[in-house]
Amino acid sequence: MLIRLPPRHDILPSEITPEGVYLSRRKLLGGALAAGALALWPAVAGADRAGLVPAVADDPRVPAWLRRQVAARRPGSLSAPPDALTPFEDVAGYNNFYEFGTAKDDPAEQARDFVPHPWRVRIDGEVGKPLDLGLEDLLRNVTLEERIYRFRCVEAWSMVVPWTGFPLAQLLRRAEPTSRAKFVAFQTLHDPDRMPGQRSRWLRWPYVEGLRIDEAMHPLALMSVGVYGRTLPAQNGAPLRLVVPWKYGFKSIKSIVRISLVEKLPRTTWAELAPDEYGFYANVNPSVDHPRWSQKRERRLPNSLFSPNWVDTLPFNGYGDQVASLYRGMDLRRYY
Ligand SMILES: Nc1nc2c(c(=O)[nH]1)N[C@H]1C(S)=C(S)[C@@H](COP(=O)(O)O)O[C@H]1N2
Ligand SMILES: [Mo]
Repeated sequence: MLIRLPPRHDILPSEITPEGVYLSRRKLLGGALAAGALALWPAVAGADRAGLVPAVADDPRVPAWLRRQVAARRPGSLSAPPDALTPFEDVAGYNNFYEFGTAKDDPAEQARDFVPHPWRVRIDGEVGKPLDLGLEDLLRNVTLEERIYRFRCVEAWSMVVPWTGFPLAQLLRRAEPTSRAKFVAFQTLHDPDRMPGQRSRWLRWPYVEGLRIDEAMHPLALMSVGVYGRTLPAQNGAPLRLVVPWKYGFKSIKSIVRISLVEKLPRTTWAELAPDEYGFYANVNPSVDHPRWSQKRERRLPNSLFSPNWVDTLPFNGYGDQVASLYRGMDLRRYY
């Protein structure tokens, strides 16, 4: 369930304790609802608070202007879930990023020396104004905000992450999409010297993903450059990655170097590799099981010491009131 926060609040959600988050939001709820929320989200009362605000300093290899811009983020005005935040250590320590290995703790280890600066991003295809931007130009005059999103992997684990970023729509508009732009195709850096996972051929590199143009223009679709008020750790897709909170995590492509506006449905890495298991749309849907496991529930990180913290998966990951209308007339039980 999503709770709409008042549009103005003067401290950043990631700077207060989950208990504080819970209590401030609880005032917005009726008593019965609040009691239900407490039962649903046992992590709120859990013992993992100490790790929430990272003690680690931001990475000194990242340019100072970027660190300052990310740190100066403002609270987002969109709704946030009532869920407890997933500690930074899990967000930056339990990853899928096959360019840096296949085990969950590989990326943190293997991306340690990956310094994504300088960085350029091309925006091309069906646009009136193709762009080739250095990261500094890309972020010039961009107001960064903090958005707390649920993040649900197709593998049935999930997190709650305070991202820092800006709406993807803002960036796309700068390139002036033409009326023929029906889809947006994204591409990750291809550099096997710096991304050791790309030396094995089991995936077709570079990793590619895509959205329909109206999905890409939706205000929830975020370009992220930070988590927890610091610049993105390399393992989370530095310096720039997509976050689409109502879709399975594999849609949220990392370390983007190219964005192409195109007329036809673009090729996407997972749908190409295993079309029976992963679709192009990949909207979070508890009533459509993955061929090999149920999608009804998800294991919410952090892992509890004694038992996994299983919670119910919500249609569109809980963002249905904002995005369901994009899919009117589509059969959501089908695997697209
Ligand atoms: N380039 C690239 N992007 C990627 C992936 C990847 O392997 N390569 N994995 C995806 C998957 S399956 C998930 S669940 C998320 C994980 O993001 P996180 O590690 O920041 O939680 O990144 C997605 N983006
Ligand atoms: Mo995933």
